[in-house]
Amino acid sequence: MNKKILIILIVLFTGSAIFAQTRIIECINTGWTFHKGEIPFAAEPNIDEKDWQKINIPHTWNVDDSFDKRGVNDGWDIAYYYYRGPGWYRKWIKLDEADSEKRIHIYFEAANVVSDVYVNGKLVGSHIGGYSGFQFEITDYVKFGEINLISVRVDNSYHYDIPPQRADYTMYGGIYRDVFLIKTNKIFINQLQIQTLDVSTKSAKVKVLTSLDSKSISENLSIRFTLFDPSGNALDSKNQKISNLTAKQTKNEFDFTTVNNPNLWAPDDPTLYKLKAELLVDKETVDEVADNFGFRFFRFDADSGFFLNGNYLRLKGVNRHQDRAGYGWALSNEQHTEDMLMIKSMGSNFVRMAHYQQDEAVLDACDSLGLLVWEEIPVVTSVGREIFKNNAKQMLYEMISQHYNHPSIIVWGLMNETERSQPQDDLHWNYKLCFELNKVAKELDPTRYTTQAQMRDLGSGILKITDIRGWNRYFGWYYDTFEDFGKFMDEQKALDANQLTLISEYGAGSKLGYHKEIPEASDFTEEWQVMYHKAMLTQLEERPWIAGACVWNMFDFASEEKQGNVKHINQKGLMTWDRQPKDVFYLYQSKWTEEPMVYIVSHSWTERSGAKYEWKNIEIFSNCELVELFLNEQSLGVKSQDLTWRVQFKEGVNNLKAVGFKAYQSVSDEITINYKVK
Ligand code: GCB
Repeated sequence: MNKKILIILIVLFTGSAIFAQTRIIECINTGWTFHKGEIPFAAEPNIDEKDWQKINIPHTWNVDDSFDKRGVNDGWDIAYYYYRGPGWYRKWIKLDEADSEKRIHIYFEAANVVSDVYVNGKLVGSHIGGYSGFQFEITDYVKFGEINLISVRVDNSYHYDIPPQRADYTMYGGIYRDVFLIKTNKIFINQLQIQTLDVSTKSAKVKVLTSLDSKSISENLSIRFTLFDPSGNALDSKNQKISNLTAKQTKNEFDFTTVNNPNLWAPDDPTLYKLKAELLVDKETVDEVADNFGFRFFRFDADSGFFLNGNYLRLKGVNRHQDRAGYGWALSNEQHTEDMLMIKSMGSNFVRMAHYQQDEAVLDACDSLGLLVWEEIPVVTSVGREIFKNNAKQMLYEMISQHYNHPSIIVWGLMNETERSQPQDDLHWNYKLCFELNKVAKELDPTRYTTQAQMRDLGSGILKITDIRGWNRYFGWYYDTFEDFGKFMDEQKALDANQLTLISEYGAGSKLGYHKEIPEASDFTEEWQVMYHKAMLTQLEERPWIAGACVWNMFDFASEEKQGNVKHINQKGLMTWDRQPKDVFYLYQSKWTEEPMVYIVSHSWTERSGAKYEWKNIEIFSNCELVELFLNEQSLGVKSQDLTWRVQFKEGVNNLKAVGFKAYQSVSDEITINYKVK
């Protein structure tokens, strides 16, 4: 749920008198009907809905598609084998006579890809793009004191002019994020942007940008800003006069206040402040919005990486796609938050929201858990021409204006792997697009860095446009050897010593429970995946000028074209599609967390076989100072490094127990191995 909305709902349910006069926000996720495909007169009130499916939002129509019509990988064609086309949604809403004093709006957190919104059969507006929020005023379309019909046509068809044209992930169709009905007064606050300037450990300035939306000329207008500290105490409050409102939309900038000795926001102490804005006409409050924000300062350095609040911080990152087994993209806010908690629990401090703007709940979780964020727009794989460019710019505008206040965000991403072996003309458009997007990002938000993720440099100069270069490289998975990663990165550094560098993607696939004693290259065993990540972690550590890296991917995700040993799934997750950790998850946890942990490799390989008395290697992932391994209650010795033991299992049931010791604490892990003598 949108944070501003949540805050206002809390005010409503705690019974504030002010609220009744300001805005009312109602989540209208329940009680919709749905029809997959085109249907005549679907927006008209007088049609028979009895064959329509009863659904609640979040919803997608692709959860049950099998993707299986095509047996082999056809590569990058534009023929999709899951349903990509229109779907219709309808919902009836009662508006009271008393609401006629209000302005009525409908807000969609996202619907993929193109949405046409109708009220009582009339088209109110359309929105292009599957990942940003959009709002329409419907006051002139509704009847007060009556039941009104909202109908929405959503279409996830391929479209050359709409990013992304093609990408390695399933583009679920539908209204897959929350929907709200918002009732405001004739004048209301449209936007609240909180800027933190000149932030240091000693002080920080708060500047506020607001935009007001008014139906009529208003006099005696003012905005009261109140700043709350992390414990909820009001720190400062000021009334700012607004010169008489003459236009429908009025933007204002206010130098609000200076905070001394601010509590800085950081991954291990994600302190949030709150700013409330009340709009007053003749001293009467007519609207109220509030948002969280944080004080922090950061910089990237070409030689020594990333610094947050003056301190070096290695960016330990993962990428995140927004789908889950059984749900597609239609996740609840709790599920989004759960994902961020899993990322945090692995010790990560950085998330790349690939390849698109994500749910408000995701960003809220990153703010409050202390996860730094790279967020991007869905320009993936290929680019179009003028109309495509304008759509991409609009998406960038929406992402930055909707997510500006989140302190977790440090980098805006503009494109992913668009520098391919295209014809010259495409490269030219690619360059032009990147250049213009970068300009838009800098105008809207000069406080954050811009970046792009590319797999190669074809010499077009595109990599020099953004502040940071992000590299997507899969050495030892798709091509070459693990060690070629380091060589490639050193070559890049030698070509341009001043580049700011992030690794936007690296990864290897596996299937949970698929194991081999002697793995082979890219065989989808958990062993090969672990070997790959160990090699990458070492090479990354050796290069402090790489500010950080993001594993591709935190979770397995649906991708129609992928054909590993789990069909239609991109298996590079550290966790499965239904969020079960693979061995490699614990490898990262042992490297990235402080809290003592110990994990016996592997919990998903407990049915084992071999010759009688055959020696097997058992590895432990742990961040402890000492680890002791027991087989059937017999100690096999204590180790402080190279945590691999040679073990001989007896036929039948064997108990393995590992105990780790760290700073006077001990932790343990246990598994049962069923051993068959061959
Ligand atoms: C990439 C893409 C990403 C793919 C990934 C892969 O470079 O940016 O969308 O899913 O490779 O797994 O091949």
